[in-house]
Amino acid sequence: MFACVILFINVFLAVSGLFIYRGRIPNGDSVPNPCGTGGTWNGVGHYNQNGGGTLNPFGLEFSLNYRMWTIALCKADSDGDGKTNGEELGDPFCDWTEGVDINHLQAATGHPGICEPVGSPVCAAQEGKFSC
Ligand SMILES: [Ca+2]
Repeated sequence: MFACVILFINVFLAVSGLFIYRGRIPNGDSVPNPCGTGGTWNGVGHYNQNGGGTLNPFGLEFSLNYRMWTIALCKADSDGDGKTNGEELGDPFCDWTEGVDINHLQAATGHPGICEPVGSPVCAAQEGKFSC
């Protein structure tokens, strides 16, 4: 029984944390699944689609950046696919601020922590780190 309570608390905290962090980046709740299978990638900073486990390059940089969206993080290309994090998350002008609506925020077009297109030669370094 005690183990079940601890498990429940850990799952609750993990999910709560996930939701908090998703709100700290533009379009954090609608990052497209880079596998091309549709849907969204809920664990944006993780290689695991649903969060938890190993951080991807964006998750590492976000963590090192005190889990804040800044101009430097926006202009970085964490996953090395040639598109900035801001371009992938729909903030190409890097002026999104948490909690403030801006009328030119675009839809997220890519994943900032998983190199796309998945399986392409430019993304070979991430092979084996996650599964689609
Ligand atoms: Ca990128």
